[in-house]
Amino acid sequence: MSISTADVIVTSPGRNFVTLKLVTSDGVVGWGDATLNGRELAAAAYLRDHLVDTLIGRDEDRIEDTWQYLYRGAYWRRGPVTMAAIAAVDMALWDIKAKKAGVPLYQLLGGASREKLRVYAHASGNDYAALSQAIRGYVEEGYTAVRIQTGVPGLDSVYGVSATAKPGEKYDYEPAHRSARPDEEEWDTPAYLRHVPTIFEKVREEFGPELRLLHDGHHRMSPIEAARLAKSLEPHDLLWLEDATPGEDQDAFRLIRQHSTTPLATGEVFNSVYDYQTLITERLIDYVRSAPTHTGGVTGMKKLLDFAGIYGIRSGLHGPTDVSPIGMAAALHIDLAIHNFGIQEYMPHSDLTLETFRTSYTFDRGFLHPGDTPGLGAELDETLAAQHPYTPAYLPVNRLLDGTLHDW
Ligand code: CS2
Ligand code: MG
Repeated sequence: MSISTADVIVTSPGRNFVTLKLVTSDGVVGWGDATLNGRELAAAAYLRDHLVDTLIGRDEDRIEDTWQYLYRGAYWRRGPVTMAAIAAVDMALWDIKAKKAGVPLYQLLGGASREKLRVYAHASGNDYAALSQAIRGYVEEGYTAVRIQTGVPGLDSVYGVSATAKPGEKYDYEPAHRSARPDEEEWDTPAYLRHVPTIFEKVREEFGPELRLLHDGHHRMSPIEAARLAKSLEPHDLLWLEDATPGEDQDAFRLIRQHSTTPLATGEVFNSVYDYQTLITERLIDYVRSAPTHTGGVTGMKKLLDFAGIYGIRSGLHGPTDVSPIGMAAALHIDLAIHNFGIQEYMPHSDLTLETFRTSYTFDRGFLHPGDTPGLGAELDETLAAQHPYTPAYLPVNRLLDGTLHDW
C-alpha cells in the first residue's frame, strides 16, 4: 500500500493550527501537527510546496526511511519550519501504522511504562491574592504540580500572566494578547529578580512543602542573573526553573549550574537533538522541554529522549495551547511509553478548539492518559475546520524600560 493523498489544513478555532492529513490507497487516514505559533503559514507552505508531492506513492509503513529522507535528504537540515513539517508527516505515519495494527500508538513504542501521566497546570496572577486563588483552584481539581507566574510591581503586564482572567479563573488559555502585529511589552529584569523569590516564599507558606512548583523565565535573563534567580529559589524546592537564559547559548547553563542546585529545564524553541548536545552530554539540564510537533514528530522525539535517558535526563514535554490536540496526543503516547518520563505540561485547549479536533485523551485529578483508541486518538473535523479561516496573530515582543529590544 502507499500514500495516495496528502492535504494541508490551516484552521483557526480560537487560534491557528496547521494539520496534515494523509490517506493511504486502502483508505487509512493519518493526522499530523505542524503548528508553529506566529509562523503557521511558513510550515504550511513547506508542507504544501515541498513535501506533499514527494509523499504520494510512498510506502506508508517505512516511517524511519521517510524521516531520514525528509531530514537527511533535504540538504537543509533542522530549523523550526523544516522540523515542524517533518513532524506532521511522521505523526501521520505513526497514526496510520497504529490504526492498521488496531492499537493505540503507545503500544508500538514499547507499551505503557506507567499507568498515568502527571501533569502541571499554569497558575498566574498579577498579585499574590489572584495567584493564590488560581493555585487553590488547581489543587482542588487534584493537580499535584503547578507552574507559578506572577505580575511584577511597576510593569503593566508580564508574559504568561493573564491580563484578562479574573482572579481565581482556573484556565488561562491565552496569557499574551495576540494581534496581527506583535504587541510591545515592557520588561525590567532587576524588578523581576527582586519580586519572584518573595512570591515563592508566600506560595510555600500557604500551600506547604509537597506541591510541586515550577517557574518559566521565558529566556529573559543573562547567565549570571539566571544563576542568581536559581540560587534564590533553592529554598523553595522547585521541580524546575525553565528557560532561564536564551536557549541557543548552551554554554550559559554551565554558569547557572555552578551556582545552584535548582533543577533546570529548556528546549521549547529547540528542534533537534543537536540543540541539546552540550546540555545533555554535560548534564547541564534536568528536563527536555520540546514538543514532538517542533522536533520531527514521534521519531525525532524518541531519538532525543533516548539520548537524554542515557544521561539521566527526563522529559517535560511542551504542551501549550499552540500545539494542536494532535500534537498533544503524540506527546502523551511518547510519555506513557518511555522510561525517562518526568512530567507533562497541560494547558487545556479552548472548547472551540476541542470541538474542531476530537481527542481520546482523558484528564483525571492531575493526570492525563492518551486513551486506547487505535492510532493517535486525535483527528480534525474538516467541515468545522473550514468555518474558522486563518487569522494573523503574533506573540508580543519585549522591550526594556529604555526601549531596547530584549530577549523573549
Ligand atoms: C510557554 C509557552 O508553555 C510554555 O512553557 O513558554 O506558552 C510559549 O510561550 C508558547 O508556546 C509560545 O509559542
Ligand atoms: Mg515555556
